Amino acid sequence: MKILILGGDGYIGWPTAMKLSAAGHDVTVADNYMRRNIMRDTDCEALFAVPNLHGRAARWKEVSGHTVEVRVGDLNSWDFIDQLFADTMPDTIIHYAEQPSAPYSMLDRRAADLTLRNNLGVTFNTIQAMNAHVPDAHLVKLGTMGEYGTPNIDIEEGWLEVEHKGRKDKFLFPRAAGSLYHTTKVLDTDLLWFYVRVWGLRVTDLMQGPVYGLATDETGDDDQLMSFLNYDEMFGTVLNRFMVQAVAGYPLTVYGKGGQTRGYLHLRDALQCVKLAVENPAGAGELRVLNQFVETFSVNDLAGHVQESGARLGLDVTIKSLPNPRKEMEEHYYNPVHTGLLDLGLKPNPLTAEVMDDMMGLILRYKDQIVKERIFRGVQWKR
Ligand code: USQ
Repeated sequence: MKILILGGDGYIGWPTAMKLSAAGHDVTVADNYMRRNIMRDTDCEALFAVPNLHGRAARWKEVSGHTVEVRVGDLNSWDFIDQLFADTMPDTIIHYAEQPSAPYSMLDRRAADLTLRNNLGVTFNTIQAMNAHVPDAHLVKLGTMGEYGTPNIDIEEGWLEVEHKGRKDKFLFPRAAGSLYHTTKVLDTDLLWFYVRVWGLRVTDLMQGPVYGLATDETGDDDQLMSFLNYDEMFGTVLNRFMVQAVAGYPLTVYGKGGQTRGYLHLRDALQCVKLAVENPAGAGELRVLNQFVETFSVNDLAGHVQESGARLGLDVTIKSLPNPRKEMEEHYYNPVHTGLLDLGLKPNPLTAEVMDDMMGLILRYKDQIVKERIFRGVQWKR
């Protein structure tokens, strides 16, 4: 397939490019380095530096023989995206090109404005570019489990059958996002659902939980092929943060009671899921929603895993509960369905002791590069 990855420089974007090109697909990545720019501007640089997209593609070609085409530009600009689609005419578009940080979206008015305009604008431009050039292509859009929030009923896979006054219908499962970032993903879904209904677009919405880990089949041990390992409050997801904190001797930053439960997955499994969605496309006029995670954990569970791994590796890991800077439920029911990707063939890699110790081992190599000041700044959700 000809595959266009929007946001191909990101934590999941670049590993996806390698995975799909290794599988024989013809891959182009597009990115405007927004994440790198925000990382630099907010002093949230990753644990180690990685090459830019041209350097990544050159390195990948050298070790694998596969080519990834690189296009640098802003997908929020119609001229750029229009030309990109005209040049590549993709069969599949993977859309990761969003500001992905919940805390950043809550930082101040400017950050909120950037998040809203970028995320909605790129989704809208992508829909318009598909319509103009490749109306039958399949769009695989990265959504988030956080769109659903934490309702007191089971979370279904995208849709809910409702019986009301003796009549039945199917609706998108109610959304109740917990940050402006998560809310932009809800708005994306509504925009996509509208154009699926009126134009018959072919769309898969992947409702992904927080991802952890760094090494994939394609990276091997080569840190020049690896993704960003963020441990800062903006871009670091919680398990990656906790592992770096453990290595740095910094008490694990559990927010509030630590009962916040989410669906987690390793980066390897995120790639498996995206590949399965790409190679088994949604039908025309279908908005297929897949809940993308492998296991649920509370924040306390994750802190426990890191503490145990630390003990095995000779680290003294302590935990410190901090007043929660976010507005979220700290004890709640959480039982989301996640059978769609398993039915497509997902082979989950659970968070075993071996997986934990491997990830901690990788981080230990960069112990001296950890900047403790980056770990916590307490971006508040409250006004
Ligand atoms: N948390 C802590 N301590 C920390 C950091 C986080 O207790 O130092 C807690 C948070 O309060 C939250 C949970 O851990 O309850 C997960 O936080 P996170 O920062 O790992 O995840 P989140 O902000 O929700 O966002 C991440 C990605 C985002 C993706 C989302 C999936 O950054 O792009 O969409 O995970 S989900 O959480 O399912 O919405």
